[in-house]
Amino acid sequence: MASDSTVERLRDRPGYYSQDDLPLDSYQVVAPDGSYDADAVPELDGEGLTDLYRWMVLERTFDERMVKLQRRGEVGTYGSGRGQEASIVGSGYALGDDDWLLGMGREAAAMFLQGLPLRDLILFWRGVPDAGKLLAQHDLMIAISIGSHLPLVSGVAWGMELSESDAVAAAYFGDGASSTGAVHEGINFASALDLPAVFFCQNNQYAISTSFEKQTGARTLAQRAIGYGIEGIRVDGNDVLAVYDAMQAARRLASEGKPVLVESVTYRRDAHTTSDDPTRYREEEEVAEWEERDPLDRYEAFLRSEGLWDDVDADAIEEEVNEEFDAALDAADDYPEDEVETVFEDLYAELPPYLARQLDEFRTFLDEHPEAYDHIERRPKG
Ligand SMILES: Cc1ncc(C[n+]2csc(CCOP(=O)(O)OP(=O)(O)O)c2C)c(N)n1
Repeated sequence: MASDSTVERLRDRPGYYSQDDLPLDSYQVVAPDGSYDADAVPELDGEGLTDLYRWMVLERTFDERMVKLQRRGEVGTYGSGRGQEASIVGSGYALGDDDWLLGMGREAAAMFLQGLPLRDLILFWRGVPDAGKLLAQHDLMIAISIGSHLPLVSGVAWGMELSESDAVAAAYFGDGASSTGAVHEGINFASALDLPAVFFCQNNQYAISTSFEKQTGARTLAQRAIGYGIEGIRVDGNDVLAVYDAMQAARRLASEGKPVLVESVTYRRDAHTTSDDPTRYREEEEVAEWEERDPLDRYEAFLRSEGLWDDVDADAIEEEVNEEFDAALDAADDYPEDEVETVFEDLYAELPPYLARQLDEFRTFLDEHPEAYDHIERRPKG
């Protein structure tokens, strides 16, 4: 049996890899107290800098309004990005028009930045089957089966490489998804083939009720990049400028055939989805602690220091994004309702006999019980 001294002897020898050697630091531009190193500020003009603020307000407003809609029974469920605004917007802002974003649902504003109309995301969360097709028109996708999209992202990136495109494929996923086999396969594939792929992991500290500490023995997710043989960046996900900078760098490296894993360290302040009760698995003190690190407050402090806050009319922005949401909701309400047959469509060109039989049975049931389908009424907007 090897003794402790064997371990000691090996520890300092070449070939021994220790967790203790890995850094835990994150890349940061603006500290939680609003202070920053002026040399580290990414190259964005005043308009770009204030634009980032507006997008974060849009993310926050969309989240708030969607949660309210769910409470009124107008949306089935919703996964809010509250607390993650800097992570979502900073990363989305760095992507180009030709890039592809394949996500998991908690990155609304990044999808809007890619051109997705707000209406279509409302339709998605309403469970309107067409929403999947609408998202696909923008090269977007939401992988409900967590992590399942990473091999697909590498496939898209491979296609980009073969067609000599300058674009990159970006995967958005969570710390929970990082434990799935598909994530390993996707990243390894991109590494082996030097593909233009960026793997953007929002480590928001929880996968529903499973905390990051219970998720993995790894102290960071960024460190896994080394194992895959790709570049890794660990970034403060509540610092929009740092995330933007990190994603810009990741995009650049990926477009040169160097895939990157970005771990954006942030916190989900709302429930996992509207069906979850987070008070059952986390302490109020912890939530309060992260509230102190609010991404919008921090960025406001930065804009004030830069003398740019005077150009920001916060009330007008709030009114504007709420109006944008109202218009999107009206458009979603006007979207033609699906026929009940829709659930049987799209999987097969021709319905197999067992599904054709079920469809017949379903039609007969609805003829006999019209109340089963007609009880849903549109409620007033809120
Ligand atoms: C393959 C698979 N397993 C389980 C689930 C159920 N599920 C939905 S979301 C979720 C947690 C996701 O956590 P994370 O990846 O950290 O993303 P977050 O929701 O925190 O943004 C789980 C386990 C699922 N959707 N897919």
